[in-house]
Amino acid sequence: MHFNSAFISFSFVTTSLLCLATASAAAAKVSADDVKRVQLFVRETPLTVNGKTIMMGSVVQADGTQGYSPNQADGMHVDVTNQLNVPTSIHWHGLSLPNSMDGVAFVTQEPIAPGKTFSYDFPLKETGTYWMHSHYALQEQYLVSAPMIIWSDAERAKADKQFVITLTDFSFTSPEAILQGLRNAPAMDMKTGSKPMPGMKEMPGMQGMPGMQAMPATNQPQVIAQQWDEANSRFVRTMVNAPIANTDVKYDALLANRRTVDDPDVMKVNPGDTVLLRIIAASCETDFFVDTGSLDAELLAVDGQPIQPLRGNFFQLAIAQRIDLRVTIPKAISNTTSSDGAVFPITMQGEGTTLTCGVVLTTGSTSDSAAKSALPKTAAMTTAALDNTQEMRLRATAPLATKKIDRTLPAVLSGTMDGYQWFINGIKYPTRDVLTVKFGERVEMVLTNKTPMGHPMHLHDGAFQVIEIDGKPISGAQRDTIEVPPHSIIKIAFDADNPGIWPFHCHIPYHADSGMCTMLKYEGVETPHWHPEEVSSEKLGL
Ligand SMILES: [Cu+2]
Repeated sequence: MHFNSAFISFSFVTTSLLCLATASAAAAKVSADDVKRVQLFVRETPLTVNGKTIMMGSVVQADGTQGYSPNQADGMHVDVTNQLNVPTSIHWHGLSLPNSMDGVAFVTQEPIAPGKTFSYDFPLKETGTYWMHSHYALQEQYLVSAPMIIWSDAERAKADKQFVITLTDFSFTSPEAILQGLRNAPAMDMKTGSKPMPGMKEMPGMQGMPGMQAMPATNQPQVIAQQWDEANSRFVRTMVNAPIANTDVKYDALLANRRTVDDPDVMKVNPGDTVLLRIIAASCETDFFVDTGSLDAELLAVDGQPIQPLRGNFFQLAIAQRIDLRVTIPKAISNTTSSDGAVFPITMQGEGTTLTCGVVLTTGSTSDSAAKSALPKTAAMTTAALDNTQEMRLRATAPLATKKIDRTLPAVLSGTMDGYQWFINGIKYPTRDVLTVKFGERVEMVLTNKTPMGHPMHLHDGAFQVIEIDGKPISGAQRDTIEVPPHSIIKIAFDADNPGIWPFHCHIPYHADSGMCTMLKYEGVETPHWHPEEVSSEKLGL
C-alpha cells in the first residue's frame, strides 16, 4: 500500500501542527483491511465527433466506467495511475478535504509522472453531484474529467430514476493551439475570435467596449436569455434584445456524456417516474442554458449543495458548476411520437452560440432513432451572457452561521486581449503574492468583474456562501464555483477552517493559465509542493 506518502510529507508549520496530527491519525485509520480501494486510470480513449474518431483523455475505472461514485460512508480511497505520456494530477472538484489530497500539480502535490500512481485517501464530508478533473496544464480540454456522485441513502431517495449528464466542449484544434491562437491575436473580437476590434488594445482591464453598451436596445440582436416568471414563480426561456455573450473559443461540437447532438444518450423512464438529472458542466469555455422543454423541473441543488427548491424549465449552468433538476414524467402522455411511447428532449445550448447537445428521456418502446431525432440539432438563435437572474433567487437550506466578518479580501478580475493576459487584483499568476487568511477567521471575498466576459470563479476546499449580488444582500447558495457576469460584483463568505494553500481561479483554463489564478494561503502553512514558477507556460510547453 502506498496511499499516504504525500499525506505524511506534507507539513504545516506553527499554527497547523494540530491539523497535521489529525491528518496523520486519519491516514493511519484508512490502512485497515476493510477499506475499499478503487483503481482509476487517466488514459486516452477514442471519441467520435462529427464522423471523425480521435483519441481524447478520460478518467476511467478498470472496466471503462467514467469516473467514480463512492458511498459517502466508504470515504475516498483511490489509486490514480497515469497512462498518458505526459504528467497529470486529479482534483476532486468542490470537496473539502485535507490540502495534500486536493490534487493540484505544483501546489499540493508533484505531478503524477507517466506510468506512476498517486493514492488519494480522505473522508467524504459531502454528498451529491461533484466531479473530478486534471489540474495540470490544459488537460481538461482533452476531456481528462469525469463525474463523481457521492451517494447516501438520502441522495438515492431523491427520485425513482437518476441520470448523470456531463457536458463538455470539443474542438479538433488542440488546446495548446487554441491558447496560442488567443495569445497571438492581439485585437481579437471576443465574439467571433477573428475580427479585429479597434480600441481593444487601448483598454487595459477591458472596461471598455463602450460601443456595445451604448447601442440602443432596439439595435441589438434578439438573443435567448433566462427570465423569472413572477406570476407563476418559475424560470423560463425568453428572447431579449441584448448583446450576444462574449466567448473567445469557437468549438466544433458540444457533448453530453461524450456524445454529440446527432447521437445523444437515450434514457428509459416510466410514466409517473420522478427523474433526477445531475448535470455537470465539465466544459472549458462554454456556459450552458439547460432547457427541460415540456417537463417542469425542480432545481434542488447547485454544486452538490441543497437549495430551497425552485421551479422552471430553463436554467443557467456556468462552467464547472452542477445543477440537480428533478422532473416528473407525466402519467398520461399526450406528446407521443409513436404509438408506443413519448420522448422528452433535455437540451443544453452553449452560451453565445447556436451549438447544442443533450439527452432524451423516453417511455415505452420508442425506438432509439425516433428518440434521438426529437432532440433539436441546433438552436434557432444565439444567447445573451449568463446573468444573475437565477443566482439572485437561490437560497441555501443550510446558510453559514451568523458571525462577524474578520477579513475582507478583494478579487478584482481584469484582463487585456493584448497578448491574452488575465489578472486577479492586477496580478498575474504564477506569483507568490497571493491572498492570505488566518485559521478561524470568517472571510468575505468581493469579486469584481471589470471585463465584458463572465468568469466562473472557483475556490478550492468545499463550499462558500453567496452573500451579496450587485449590492443586494442575500442568504444565497452554498457552492464552490460562482459565475461573475460581466461588470458584476458578487460577495462570498466562508469560514477559514481548513489550513492549506488553496487555489482560487477562473475555471476557464485559458484564463487561469494566462494569469487569472491565485492562492488562498493560510498564514503559517507551507507545502514543499508549491512551485508557482513551474506553472509558467514555457515550462509546461504551452
Ligand atoms: Cu475567466
